[in-house]
Amino acid sequence: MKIIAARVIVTCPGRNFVTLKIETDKGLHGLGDATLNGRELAVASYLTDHIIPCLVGRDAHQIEDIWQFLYRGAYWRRGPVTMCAIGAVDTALWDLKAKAANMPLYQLLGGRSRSEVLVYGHANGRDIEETCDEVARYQSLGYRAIRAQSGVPGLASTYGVSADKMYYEPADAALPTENLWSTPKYLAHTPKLFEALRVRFGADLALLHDVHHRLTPIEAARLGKALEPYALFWMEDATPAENQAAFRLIRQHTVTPLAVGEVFNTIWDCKQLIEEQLVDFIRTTVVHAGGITHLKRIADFAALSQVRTGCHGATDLSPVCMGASLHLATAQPNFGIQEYMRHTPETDEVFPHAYFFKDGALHCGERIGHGVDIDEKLAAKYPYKRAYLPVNRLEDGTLWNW
Ligand code: EZ4
Ligand code: CO
Repeated sequence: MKIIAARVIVTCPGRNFVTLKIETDKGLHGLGDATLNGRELAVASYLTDHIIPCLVGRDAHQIEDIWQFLYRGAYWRRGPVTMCAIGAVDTALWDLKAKAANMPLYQLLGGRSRSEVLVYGHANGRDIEETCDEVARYQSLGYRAIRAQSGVPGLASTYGVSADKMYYEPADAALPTENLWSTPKYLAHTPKLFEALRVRFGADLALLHDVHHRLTPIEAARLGKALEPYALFWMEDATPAENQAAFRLIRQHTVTPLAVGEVFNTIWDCKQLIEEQLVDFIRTTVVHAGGITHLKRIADFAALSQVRTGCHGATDLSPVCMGASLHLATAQPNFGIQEYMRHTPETDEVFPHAYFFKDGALHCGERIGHGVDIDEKLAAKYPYKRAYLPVNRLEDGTLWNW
């Protein structure tokens, strides 16, 4: 099956998405997500200017060889732009192989290991009461696992809290919005949120929380300890993880389960975290970590340390990424949970897909390939719109982690 053409489709049905479409001489096409939030056009150029010329004429079945060619062959290894581009190619090739085999992708990844893919939704509110009400609403929608984020008294805004509750979209402006952050205010408030949630919802509901890289290791250790009575499913991105050894300190102090890795792009970013069992869930995704091939390599390596997957699934990961992720989750023995922030109806229309939500879980569906397509005519009606994630400053002006 020869690759005869490939092109990049950029569309903004409410938010920007970059999609790679690969066409073959068998009349089949494959799709891969290449969206890097806030840096979209860098990946589009990497694909169009540097990768596509190398793809045309190759055998689309040689997924591993093409992966190695793009990774080793670039000389410059790793990094989010490179790995997103490689991820898009890899996802499109797996889509093609499964279509050529006339099978849903999960069959090629080892077949079905579970009947459904447990997801968690995002509840958020301006204060504790509003957040509790949102958690109740998510429960009524069928969710069995819910992430809770609340506004912090004394802070005008914070990560994870939005006016439009169903569609939180942090990349909200043509230039980065500046937010103010106070760790003491956050640390004083957050245990109260989870105390209130346990009082109202009891012990059974799976509750998650995203710290979004804002604490130092010792502060993260303190929060993890303070949250222990409320038995979280996980505490996410407690501290930045460029220094993987930082998690040793958190681990020494708390049994609150830890999740990390949505910004990672290769197995090297999590090697020590996994080997030393410093985390419980690895959040790396199909799009940002080199596609199905590399994410499966990370997940299999994680299984050795009883680390489970908990893939990132925010709105900036396109339906193409979600479809691919759900097929891997259906087959992977050490799947843990999948994040699920619904896309807007406009996005769902541009990307018709076989996956569906039922009773707090997603199902990848039985369509051949990864089951996600793109309506190019419709996509063309939504031109690219520059958008950035916010930045964070401490109250004295110091630039901090957003
Ligand atoms: O901030 O996807 O767990 N989810 C998250 C997301 C990320 C965005 C960044 O592009 O942390 O909301
Ligand atoms: Co996160």
